[in-house]
Parts: sequence; structure tokens; C-alpha cells
Amino acid sequence: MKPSVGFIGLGLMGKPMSLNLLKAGFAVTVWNRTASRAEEVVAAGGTLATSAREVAANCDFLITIVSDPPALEEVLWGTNGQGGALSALKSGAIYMDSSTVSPDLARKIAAACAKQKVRFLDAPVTGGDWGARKGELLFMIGGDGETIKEAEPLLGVMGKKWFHLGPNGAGQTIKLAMNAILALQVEALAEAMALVSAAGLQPEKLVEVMQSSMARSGVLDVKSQNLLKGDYTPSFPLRLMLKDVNLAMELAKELGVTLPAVAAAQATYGAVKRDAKEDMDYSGVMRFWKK
Ligand code: NA7
Repeated sequence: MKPSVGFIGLGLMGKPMSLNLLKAGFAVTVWNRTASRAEEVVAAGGTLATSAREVAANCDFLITIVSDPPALEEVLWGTNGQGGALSALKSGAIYMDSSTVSPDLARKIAAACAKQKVRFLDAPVTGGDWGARKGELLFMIGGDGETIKEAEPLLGVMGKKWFHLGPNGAGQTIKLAMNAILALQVEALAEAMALVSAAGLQPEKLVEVMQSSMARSGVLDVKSQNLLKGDYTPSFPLRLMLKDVNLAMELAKELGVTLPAVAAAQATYGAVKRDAKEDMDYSGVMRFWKK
């Protein structure tokens, strides 16, 4: 028997993830703050609930993937006296959050879930919206191994690999560290391209050499094309990368670790975000030098 699935958050990532679950034969009930964004999922066989709470009350396995910590807190605990999803979860249910939030928030959710006999996994993802569409995400998971085993039929539909990294909070910690590196890699490439261009050379040449060298990386393969073309159509939006860099800096402060390079990236991404009129991919950091 497949568990009934509740899915909250049908953004760039959540929509394709929920569509893949439907395609694999799971019964999926969804809720999204902006109801119109649920149309495609409903057309594919999803059931639309009228609130996050209704989704949670009617599922064996809840998945959330929303923008940031305040969005997740609103979904789980509600606002203006309106109850959130968390207290509606059934005893024995599994709840997996795939948003990227702070490890502290993951642990707070885990504690609240434990009181209700709900098993919680913090399971942020990487792989971009294309990975979500193809069902090839990577899940970085904090929580209990037995619960992950039970989650595997769903993880295997949405992702190609998952890592059990430790207790609750561990998934978010690794995810923040990883995104700090991605932010730095793309920013470093943008800086180097600015240097090469200022010297009167073609930045394409730099990319060509990089791709044949030890410096080669998957993220640079993909993002160098955006930087060269000046096409910053959001795949992983800059606003979310900045959120993750901010969360990494908060975590570093809590732990007493100094991260000077990440602090520099925070300033650069922050400056681009302040000037941007539209939503753009984080490769839009190149605008700092274009300007
Ligand atoms: P998107 O495409 O910006 O989607 C964000 C989703 O979060 C979308 O469904 C939003 O609903 C929802 N959201 C945002 N704020 C709220 C509040 N306050 N209450 C309820 N729902 C909310 O992001 P991605 O899908 O790319 O990424 C999602 C997460 O994965 C994020 O943490 C990334 O860092 C990784 P809307 O449609 O705007 O009404």
C-alpha cells in the first residue's frame, strides 16, 4: 500500500516534485499559497486542499518545500490565530521538509513533531529545477535511519540519491555549507571573467581552459553559459541563494566560525539583489561587474 502524500509548496521545485509523485502512482493532496500555481498539478490528478492544515490532516507522508524559514513557520504554526499544518499531522505520520532553512528551525520542528509522535526528516535538496523535473535530485537528510528507509519509495521517485548525514539539523547544515561553496564558485568565475574582459580578452577562452583543467566543475559548466550570455532566467533564484548565504553566516556566528570569503559573497550577492528589479538566477551576480 502506497502512503497518501500531502505536498505543500508548488514553486519551481515543489511543482515538478509533486508531478513526479503523481506520475509514480501516489495519491497526492496539495496546497499552495497562490492557488493558481496548483492548476497543473490538479490537472495531473492531484487533489487541491483549501489549507495547509487540511493537507496535513489527511496524509500519511507530508512534504513541504517553501521559500525560507518565515514561510515554513507560517505554514507549520499558522498566523493570526489560524492553526498551521503541524498540529494537524496524524500520530505515526512521517513529515519531510525539503525547504532550505536553518538547522535550528529543523531541530525545533523535530521536537514539536516528537510530541505528536510524528517522525521528522530535514531533507533539503540540490539539483535545480531541471533535477526536480527529471526526478534526479539529491537529498541531504537529517533524522532517523529507519524513517529514511520508509521514505525511500518517495525519495526514489523525486531523487537519484540520498545521504543520511546525522540527526535532525544535519541535512540543513550540509546543505548550507554546500550552497556557500556554490555561491563562491559562481562569484569567483564572475570575478575572473571581469578580469579577463578588462584585459581585452574573451571570457569564453577562460571557460574553455577551465573546462579542460582541474578547476572544472559541474556548476561552472552550467553557470558559465549564463554568465557568458547574460541570461539570468531563474533556475536557482538569486534571492534564495542570498537567503542560504545569510543562513550559513548566521550558523557560522552561532558556532564561532569565521568565514571571510562567504562574508564577501554575501555582500556582493546582497548588492546585486538590492539593485535588481526582477527575479533572476544567482548567476546574475555577474551584474556586479557589468555595472
Ligand atoms: P519558489 O519557486 O520561490 O517557491 C517558493 C514556494 O514557497 C511557493 O510555493 C510559495 O508560494 C511558497 N511560499 C512562500 N512564502 C510562503 C508563505 N509565507 N506561506 C506559504 N507558502 C509560501 O522556490 P523554489 O521552489 O525554487 O525553492 C523552494 C525551497 O527549496 C527553498 O527553500 C530553496 O532554497 C530550496 P506562492 O506560490 O508564492 O504563493
